[in-house]
Amino acid sequence: MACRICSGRLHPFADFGRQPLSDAFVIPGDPGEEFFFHLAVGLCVACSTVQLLEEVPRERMFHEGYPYLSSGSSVMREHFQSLAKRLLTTELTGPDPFVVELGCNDGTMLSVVADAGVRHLGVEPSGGVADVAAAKGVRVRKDFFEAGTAAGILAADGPADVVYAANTLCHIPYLDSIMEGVDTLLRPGGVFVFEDPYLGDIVERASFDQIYDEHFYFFSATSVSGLARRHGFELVDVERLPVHGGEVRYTLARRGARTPAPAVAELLAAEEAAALAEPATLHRFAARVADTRERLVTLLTGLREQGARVYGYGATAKSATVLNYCGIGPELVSFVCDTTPAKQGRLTPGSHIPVRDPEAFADPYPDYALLLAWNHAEEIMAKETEFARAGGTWIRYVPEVHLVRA
Ligand code: DWN
Ligand code: SAH
Ligand code: ZN
Repeated sequence: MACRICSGRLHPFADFGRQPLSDAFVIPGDPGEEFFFHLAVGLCVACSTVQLLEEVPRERMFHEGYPYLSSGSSVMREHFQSLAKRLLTTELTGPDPFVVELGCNDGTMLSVVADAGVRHLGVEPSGGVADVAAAKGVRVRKDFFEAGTAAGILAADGPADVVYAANTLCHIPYLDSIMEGVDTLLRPGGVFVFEDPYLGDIVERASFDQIYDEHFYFFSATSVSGLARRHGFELVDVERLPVHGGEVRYTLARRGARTPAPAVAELLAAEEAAALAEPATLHRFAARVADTRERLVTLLTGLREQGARVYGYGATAKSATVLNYCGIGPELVSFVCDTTPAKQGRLTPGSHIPVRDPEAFADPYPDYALLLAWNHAEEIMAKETEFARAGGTWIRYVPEVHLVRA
């Protein structure tokens, strides 16, 4: 097996077996067959990038019916609003600035830029969510971003001051084409800013459900600085973010164009000290994951034997991995509630647990709730205080299986 970036040797370290597409919610009674693939991860011993061993064709994941909406969390809405404001006051200050967002989804970030009257373009292949962005006044191109798309944008709109991507770069196996596209599109002094789940947090918290079809890469400062270098860029800033269970926002500029912030060398040194890109570290991670499965299945089976009622909270893409890897189905978790209209009335992929709207959660409250959207724990627990008051208990499995009572 060869690295998708540098063709180096891949060292496999965790295997989740046969898995469905994480966002392919099943229509009850639909005879159509579900698509499965082999979910396993490896470390490239040459460039230190952690990646999936099997690639799912992009059109199977990102299409008209892609259900995820960035605006589904108030914390994420605020997060993108403050990022947009920061870009507007720091990078987008020239005479006629232009920002391009890859994977703009429903326009949560770009609608702030549009409202400020600043030139922008979202590149978003998933047609349904792109339409939601367009309805907010965001200019969207329904397309996959790659080298060819970038050339077309440059010809039509001229160079960009900023190319931005949140939770999108890690979804794209073909990074050579992306970096070539960014190089084409970015003006000489421009920046490429992207944020994705951080390998350091995934390993530290054993948050193995960050691993699923859409998440192809698990970046670190070490791997991103190498990627930048190979394409004539330089990693000039890093910022740790609390969202989605721990992320890093990377800023890339053309080599020599900007002085790297001290945070870059600090994070590189911390990764080295933690032996983050060492097979032994990743094997320890895999052992913790197996332990979590064991404990979670034991807990849920015990609760079923006691006759306790257990619901799931948040039909996340991530939860496809935990539910299918642990073999959790409707006999252990009766349904999962979720605010996303396109997921409600469907079944979770592979595990076939019904998805219902959040009102069902309180009607009546269960004894236990499995917090599948654990990355939004603060927001959810703050809004579900009644559940705790009614005597309900949260089940969490990151960083390890534990119960949370109010
Ligand atoms: O990387 C990705 C991230 C950004 O979004 C994509 N590959 C797909 C998706 O991953 P996810 O589905 O694991 O993301 P979230 O943000 O953890 O999903 C939260 C889910 O929970 C959504 O379906 C909305 C739902 N939700 C809810 O029902 N009540 C969320 C909140 C905050 C709530 O209060
Ligand atoms: N940026 C949003 C959405 C993340 S979900 C947020 O952080 O909440 C990942 C998004 O990337 C999806 O909307 C998907 O359609 C989009 N995507 C996948 N491949 C892409 C590509 N090659 N170019 C642009 N967007 C892509
Ligand atoms: Zn490599």
